[in-house]
Amino acid sequence: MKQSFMTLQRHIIEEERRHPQATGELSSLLWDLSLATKVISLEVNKAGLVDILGFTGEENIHGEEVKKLDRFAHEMMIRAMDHGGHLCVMASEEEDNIIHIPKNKKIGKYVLMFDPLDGSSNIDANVSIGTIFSIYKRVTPDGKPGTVEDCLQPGVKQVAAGYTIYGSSTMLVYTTGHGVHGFTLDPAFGEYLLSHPNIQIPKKGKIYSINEGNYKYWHPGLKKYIKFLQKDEDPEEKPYSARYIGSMVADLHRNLLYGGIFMYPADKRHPNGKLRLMYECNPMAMIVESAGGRATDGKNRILEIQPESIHQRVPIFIGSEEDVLLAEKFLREAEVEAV
Ligand code: P6P
Repeated sequence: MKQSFMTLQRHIIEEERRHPQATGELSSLLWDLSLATKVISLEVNKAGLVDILGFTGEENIHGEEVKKLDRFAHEMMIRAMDHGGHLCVMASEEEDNIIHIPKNKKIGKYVLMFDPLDGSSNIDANVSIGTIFSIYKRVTPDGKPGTVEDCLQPGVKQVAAGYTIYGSSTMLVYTTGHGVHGFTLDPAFGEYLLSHPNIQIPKKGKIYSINEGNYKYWHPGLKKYIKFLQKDEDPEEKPYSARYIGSMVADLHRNLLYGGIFMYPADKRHPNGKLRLMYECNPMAMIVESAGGRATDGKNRILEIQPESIHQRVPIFIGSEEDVLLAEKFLREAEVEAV
């Protein structure tokens, strides 16, 4: 049955109508954001054709080589978002400090944090990559420039979160806390059309996503959990499938639709995991929880972690509720055994 011809713009407005007190600011913020992702999509999709690949020779604060497309996406997000009058401050994976709104522009009541191009190490291999965004209401007085305090709020305070995945097609997935909705970009006329209304993640999946190259650094409970999924002890049982792209947006998007668990745990080399709380784990946790899934650091709910710094890392176990709960159980039992 053909779905109604619902554009992202109409959907955002209809979502806004669910909140009588809404002023429309969040709607136009989301709309501006969608425009930025369309431009990024254009560049990502032609990256192989123009000399935009390769390293800029600069490094970001994490010591990672910054590819031109990362920089482009970062700058495009700022250019698209810094003058709409909806934001008081921004933060980006590509910028050490918070990003202020230009002095001559209206200061708004929202905070935007984003990873402009997650999975960027895959750019040259034409693997799906994505933009992740997280939106809060400011906590400091209106009218003045936003501060780090406005940024360092726990994930439960997010008013909206989402991602765009630049893959075989460009999709934007977002939530304002009332369901998770996916839109596919029709390049013919540059509109995001509703293609995945009210996404629900299966309660249990058959896919696990983790970098098994780190096996020797893992927590003993995690080693046992992965062996359990591989049905090492039960020759009759069908094992889970291992699927790992190495691009969080791509791995999580697949598991959101098909079910399964994505893990980037703490290990001997990454005491706090690798992924960033504010602009990777929190937005993805809001999406997955709104779709009926679960997201923890192996014990505590991601969305309840009180942030201490904008770029802090956290371990993450995220996806189908039953799978995440079982992983936590293996970790907990190993802790007990270790005592
Ligand atoms: P590893 C990409 O660089 C990224 O930040 C995430 O998108 C991805 O899930 C993770 O790192 C992959 O890390 O150590 O497995 O290569």
